Amino acid sequence: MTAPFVTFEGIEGSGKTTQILRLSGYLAGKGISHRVTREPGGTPLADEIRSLLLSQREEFVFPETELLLYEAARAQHVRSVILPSLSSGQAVLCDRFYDATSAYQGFSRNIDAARIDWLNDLASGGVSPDLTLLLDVPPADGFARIRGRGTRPDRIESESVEFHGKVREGYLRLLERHPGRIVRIDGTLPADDVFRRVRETVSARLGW
Ligand code: Z5A
Repeated sequence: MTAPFVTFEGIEGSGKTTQILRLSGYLAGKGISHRVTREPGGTPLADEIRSLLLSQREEFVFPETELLLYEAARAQHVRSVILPSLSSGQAVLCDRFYDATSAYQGFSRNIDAARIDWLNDLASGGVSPDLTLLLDVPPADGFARIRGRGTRPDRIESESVEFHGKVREGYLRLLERHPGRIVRIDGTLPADDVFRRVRETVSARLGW
């Protein structure tokens, strides 16, 4: 039996990083062995692909190119980090996984869902999250939080509010498609309240 695989999803600024770090601290306090990672990234090669994907560039990046780069990073990450951790009994908390590809490259960039499913399956080697926490916030709220950080927006953050609105819609459609795996949490609540719901959910679903 492998350890639990938990993913966090949501539009930018939805609070994934904040909540994943809180959950990690909570699990550490309970002595539960786990590892925190993110996509795209998690290995040196996948981190290089991340830089390619997120950096601003003059050359137009075609949706198919973007899709294949995300999947390439995932194939490397799953095989060198996620699978070995899960098989050794270490739980994995991952900031984004293949639902992000369905929401961003599928719903927002309009690439056919069946092709995305096929590529997600290939890249993930059949590994599927046991639980996905969807932190749901309207794009305007996510944008306001990101602006508050005062950093220069990356290539995907620079997309329009409409683009991010479609991403959110995509996530809500995925929730309908996978009601047993994906749990929606209202990400507009104060961070303490969001974390209380995260804790209640992992306790009910995974016994943590
Ligand atoms: N992408 C893709 O297109 N396809 C794929 O297959 C994958 C990814 C895997 C990765 O960027 C980009 O790649 C991402 C999707 C795309 N692009 N976008 N947009 P990333 O990893 O750098 O960015 P991100 O995943 O969007 O994360 P983020 O912008 O850092 O947001 P976050 O992690 O969800 O939020 P946070 O850092 O926890 O919080 C943001 C701010 O809000 C921060 O100042 C917090 O203190 C504050 N915050 C957090 N929670 C709250 C609450 N509850 N209330 C008020 N303020 C809060």
